[in-house]
Amino acid sequence: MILPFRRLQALFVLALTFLVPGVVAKPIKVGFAQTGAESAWRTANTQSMKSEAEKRGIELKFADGQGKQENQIRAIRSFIAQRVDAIVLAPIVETGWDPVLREAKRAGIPVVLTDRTIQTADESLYACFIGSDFYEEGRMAADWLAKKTGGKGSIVELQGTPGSAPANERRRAFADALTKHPGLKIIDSQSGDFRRSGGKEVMEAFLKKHGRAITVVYAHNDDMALGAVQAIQEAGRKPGTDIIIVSIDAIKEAIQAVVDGKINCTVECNPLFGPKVYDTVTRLLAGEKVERKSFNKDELFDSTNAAAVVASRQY
Ligand code: GYE
Repeated sequence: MILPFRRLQALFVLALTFLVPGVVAKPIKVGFAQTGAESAWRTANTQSMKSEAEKRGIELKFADGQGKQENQIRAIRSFIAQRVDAIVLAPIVETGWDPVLREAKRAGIPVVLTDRTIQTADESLYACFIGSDFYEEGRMAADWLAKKTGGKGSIVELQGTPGSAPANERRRAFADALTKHPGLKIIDSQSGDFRRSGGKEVMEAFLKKHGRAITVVYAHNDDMALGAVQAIQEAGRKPGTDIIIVSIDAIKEAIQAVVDGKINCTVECNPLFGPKVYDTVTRLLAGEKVERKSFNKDELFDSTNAAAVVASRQY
């Protein structure tokens, strides 16, 4: 196997440290192109990536994409120009990455996808993926709802960022699961962009349009669910009682809302995978084989188990 130049270089530095006493290895340089700061989940993910890099003495170049793919593409180009050892990308949307990933490949810099997946015809453009199974999360949410409601309800859906893997997969899985429950219907669906303000605004519009016909909110993340809670309260109704709310992420504030009876269920999507990402980067740079797709294990929280975990929740 012919190793790309960057990897050879990293191996050489590694070897030197052991062979020549007194020679200190250069720290690994990692560029991380983050989507932005749209949610509490995202803040926890950024924090995990930054604190773990610091703990391990990894030089992290962090770029906040501010919700725009073109910013993330620009960041990747700048990481290539700075000759980082590896690039970590949390792709805001699924499509449109091939050209810039080809540039990274040509430069011999491995790309680790985290959090969200991409669609590409050339799977060799990234080394591996680390994150959650969004389809499985949507399925868990729908199954829980079917049990809770006995298969009856009029649902409004708060979608995440259009074109993003979690919005696409959580929507698809939920819709697929509902085909088994003809009494559960999605009566409206719109994007709140994974933001609390977005969830509140869209929910206000839904309440105006559909009034008391709404019996369920399915939010693609907790920030939007918490925004919907506010909108429902301001409309003089009781979230969690008059309207059932099911959501995804399981941030501490949402688990607290489950304890308080304002959200009924939240499916976990764990953002604390900094350690797993750097373990993988280190192994890649040492020329080891890594798992192609690695999924975090996610749980579900409702009134039966939320109180037991809320105090120790880390995000
Ligand atoms: O659910 C949401 C965030 O991609 C899994 O993005 C992530 C999602 C998460 O903004 O809160």
